[in-house]
Amino acid sequence: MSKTALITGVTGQDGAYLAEYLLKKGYVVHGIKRRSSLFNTERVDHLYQDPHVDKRDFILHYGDLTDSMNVTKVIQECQPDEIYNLAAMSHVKVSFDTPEYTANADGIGTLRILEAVRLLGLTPKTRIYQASTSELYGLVQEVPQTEKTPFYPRSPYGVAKLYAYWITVNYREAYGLHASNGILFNHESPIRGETFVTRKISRAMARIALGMQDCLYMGNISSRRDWGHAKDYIKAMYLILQQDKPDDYVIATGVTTSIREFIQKTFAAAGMEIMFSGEKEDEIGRIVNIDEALFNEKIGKDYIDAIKARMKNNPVMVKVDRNYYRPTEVDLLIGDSTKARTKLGWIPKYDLKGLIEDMTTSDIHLMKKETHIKNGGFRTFNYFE
Ligand code: NAP
Ligand code: G4F
Repeated sequence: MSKTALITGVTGQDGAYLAEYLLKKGYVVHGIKRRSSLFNTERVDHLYQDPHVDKRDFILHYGDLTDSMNVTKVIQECQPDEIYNLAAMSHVKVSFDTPEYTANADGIGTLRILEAVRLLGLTPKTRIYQASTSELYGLVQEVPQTEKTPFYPRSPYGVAKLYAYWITVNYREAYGLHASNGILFNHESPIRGETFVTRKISRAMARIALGMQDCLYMGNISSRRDWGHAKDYIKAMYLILQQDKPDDYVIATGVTTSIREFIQKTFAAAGMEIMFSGEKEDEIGRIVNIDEALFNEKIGKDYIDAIKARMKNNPVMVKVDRNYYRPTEVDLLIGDSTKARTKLGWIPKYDLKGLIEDMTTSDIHLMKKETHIKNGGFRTFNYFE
């Protein structure tokens, strides 16, 4: 008998990788997608199955975590063995603009799932994974952060996720639900949302190298993050739900890097050396050297003369725009995942170099496609969020 999983947030980065992973393991996968005025399933379109075929193992339901009746109905319909609650308004900066919605979807949304499982009598059957986050540590009280480090969230997103974390623990202790938190540190990939910092940088590097964008505007580039690859992190989610006992786990690489260094490493992956000077809002990043062989290999010979001219005439490629600053910042994240590594046997395959290689290769390919479309006389768009 194949197991049944329900993934909320299946159209997001982690949801898409997890759905693919579970399908390969023979699961029947149900996912909740939101109604949108445009198609919003690009990340899972390769998994799509025509609803008219007899036997499907990937089934999408319309839904929203802010709608209790919908959440309960979907869970009742699919009677899942495992629920992965990945749905969330996941952008920290945007949570300052939409704090009430964020609390509703990210905080109370988790309660809706736990309560539905309980009221439907599914407690003995259904295991629940809650997508908790290193944003809980916020103003960090300890370095590195472990499962025992006290929380101090610094955004409406972090505070909403704090409620979700504790309500998951509470339902486990009060009602015996198999409910676990994965406290995941930042994880990225070629399908990361375009407005998160790593993807914004990876896309901008490809666009600047191909002459499609002039400058990369950034917020606070001094903060530090512990970045892993989403493909490794969804495996940890799966492992957490395979344990006999529910528990909470930190998932992290144990390496921390500043945004500034991430920019330098990303441009260096295509042969461009960036040097920073100035302070705070006056800080700039200039291109100071080009590894021609690497640039030609990654970007192409057709673009080398333009980038050399750029280095001579207009070398500033990175500037700071205070509009990207957050009212309160999380300055440093670095996780200690010893518990996950020993108890779950979780070992990530990607390091930061591998992650950057994967992301830049994909974005260079994507932007070259855009260039061809533009050269063919069609319109392409600029998104600078
Ligand atoms: P993501 O790419 O932003 O995906 C979020 C998903 O949630 C999308 O499918 C989105 O749907 C859906 N969603 C948003 N609001 C919803 C609502 N009210 N009802 C139903 N679905 C809703 O995020 P991700 O990077 O895959 O992260 C997955 C989860 O892990 C999130 O809960 C996030 O907060 C958490 N997390 C992420 C990281 C990380 O570094 N990636 C680290 C720690 C924790 P649309 O596609 O329609 O927008
Ligand atoms: O990529 P970010 O937007 O990710 P952030 O805020 O760390 O949140 C992500 O990771 C969390 C796990 O710790 C998740 F829970 C959450 O859902 C999300 O996936 O920003 C990273 C850092 C911040 O310090 C930000 O201030 O980059 C800094 N930054 C500087 N310039 C920028 C920019 N961030 C964005 N998005 N855009 C900028 O231009």
